[in-house]
Amino acid sequence: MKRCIVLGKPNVGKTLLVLGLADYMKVKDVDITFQDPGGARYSRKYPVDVAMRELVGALPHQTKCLQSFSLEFRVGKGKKAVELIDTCGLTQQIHDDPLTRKAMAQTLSAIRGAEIIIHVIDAHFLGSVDVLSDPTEVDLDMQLAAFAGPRGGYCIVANKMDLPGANRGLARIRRLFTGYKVLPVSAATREGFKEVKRHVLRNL
Ligand SMILES: Nc1nc2c(ncn2[C@@H]2O[C@H](COP(=O)(O)OP(=O)(O)OP(=O)(O)O)[C@@H](O)[C@H]2O)c(=O)[nH]1
Ligand SMILES: [Mg+2]
Repeated sequence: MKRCIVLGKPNVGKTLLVLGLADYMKVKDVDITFQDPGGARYSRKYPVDVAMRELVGALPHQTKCLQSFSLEFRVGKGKKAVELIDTCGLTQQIHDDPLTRKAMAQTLSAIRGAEIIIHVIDAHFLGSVDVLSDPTEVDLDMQLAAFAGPRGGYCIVANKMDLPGANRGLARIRRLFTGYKVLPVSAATREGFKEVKRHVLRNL
């Protein structure tokens, strides 16, 4: 089964994107495998709305390990499944908590095994900060694009397009990440999900 990894900074909407995609594709339950950076693995089946309530959160580092589930796509007359992998958010600074550091290392190692890479950037946030006077705000995303972009199956999702200032953020993303595929999305309203689905399907 091909793997699609979803990565980016903390709190950009990675978990809501993967679960929202399952909901958009009319999946009722998701069987999520949690892969602890320490090596433990366990699974839990959730109705999608319960998974959203429990796994999406406003505080950074809500997701602390690889969380994956499979999603089926109709291809011609048949079906193909993809493993969607949600990850621990990445930060520029070395994090205080050793478990979070391990989880970030786990995110980075998982990039290699993925055929499809969705890099999520918060367009609302990027529209509200002065990137020119503080370029560190985009340093990590630039490094991620340079590392993951050439691998193929890569795209940037400019998320939170439903929020004020996101259009300015999207324009900045397009300017800073010239040459990469950028999809404007709202994981909250499902705007742009058709294009995200198409991106996954194209690379299956
Ligand atoms: N308005 C709006 N809020 C969003 C959107 N996507 C995510 N959020 C909110 O942003 C917060 C973070 O969402 P998550 O999906 O948990 O973000 P994450 O990237 O998985 O965060 P970590 O796991 O902590 O790295 C939550 O409060 C979400 O409800 C969006 O498109 N629009
Ligand atoms: Mg998360």
